[in-house]
Amino acid sequence: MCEIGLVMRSTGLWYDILNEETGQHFRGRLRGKLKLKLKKVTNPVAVGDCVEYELENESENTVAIINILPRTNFIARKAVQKAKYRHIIAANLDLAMLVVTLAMPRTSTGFIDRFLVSAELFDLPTILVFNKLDMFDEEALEILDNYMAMYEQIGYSCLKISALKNQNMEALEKMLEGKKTLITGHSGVGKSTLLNRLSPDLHLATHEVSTFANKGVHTTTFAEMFEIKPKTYVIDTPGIKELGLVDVEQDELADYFPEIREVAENCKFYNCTHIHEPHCQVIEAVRTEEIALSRYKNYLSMFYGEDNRR
Ligand SMILES: Nc1nc2c(ncn2[C@@H]2O[C@H](COP(=O)(O)OP(=O)(O)OP(=O)(O)O)[C@@H](O)[C@H]2O)c(=O)[nH]1
Ligand SMILES: [Mg+2]
Ligand SMILES: [Zn+2]
Repeated sequence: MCEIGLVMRSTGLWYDILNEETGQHFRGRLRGKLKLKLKKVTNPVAVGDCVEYELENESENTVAIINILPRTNFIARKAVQKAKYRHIIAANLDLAMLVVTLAMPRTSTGFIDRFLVSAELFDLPTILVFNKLDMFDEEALEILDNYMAMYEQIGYSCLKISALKNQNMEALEKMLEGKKTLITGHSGVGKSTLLNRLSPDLHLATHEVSTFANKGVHTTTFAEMFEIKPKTYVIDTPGIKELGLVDVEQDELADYFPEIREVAENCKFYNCTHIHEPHCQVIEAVRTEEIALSRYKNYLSMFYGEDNRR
């Protein structure tokens, strides 16, 4: 008989599968015929997928995945080695949470905006979590509040927290309740610290900022989903640097900046790139500071294909 399970983790050929109704965990692999149907992706099954499975070996708790249920959404990046392939990071997400820090390490707005473009592209609601609040003096707090105001104004919820000192963590917990949330951000921003705080049983390893010698190296670890409370899941994603690399055509890029999209309707030319055209409402809005200069600059650098992933 076939049952439905949730993919919690992938380790290459094998997948960890949770039957949400019974709470049972299994190890599953794809049945041969299924593999052939799935093209141009490096991983046919992703964390967050709902799959139909059949018990294979009861004593070893192994199952065969016989079908993947349609996804409500997914988020993908380019495959590392095969240019025309995509790697699906996770599927069926309710929310993405980008954890950022203004220092130790600093997350640039270039990286934030690139992630937000990806999230818009995949139709994924996103919240920005500014961590390490305990390290801020008054001056830094003011800068932080300005950043938050900038992103809130264009529709992204923001939260400032300290995972280490347990500040504002209840508010964060509320935002995640009953959802499947992708947690992402640069190495060292405190994702594991935060997850341990939400669910002390996880015991995730954390490490000192000074030991991140390999910031630029692709990590081969896999995304993993945790149930932090009944029906509340978070997905921890290592190696997220590549996530910024989405293929957005130049002429579509403005669509993924909500505030640019909004005023661009009134540009004189329907194919306005908002760079040099006369009577461009976007340029005008940047001039009057209705559109933040840093957002516009990041639009330009993405338009010209510059690498601002850091
Ligand atoms: N001061 C301060 N330090 C923090 C906070 N949260 C995390 N840290 C520290 O930042 C360092 C990195 O934290 P991790 O939780 O390992 O970071 P991570 O995002 O999981 O990093 P990767 O697993 O490499 O992606 C550790 O030394 C943490 O103790 C915070 O709120 N305040
Ligand atoms: Mg970590
Ligand atoms: Zn324009």
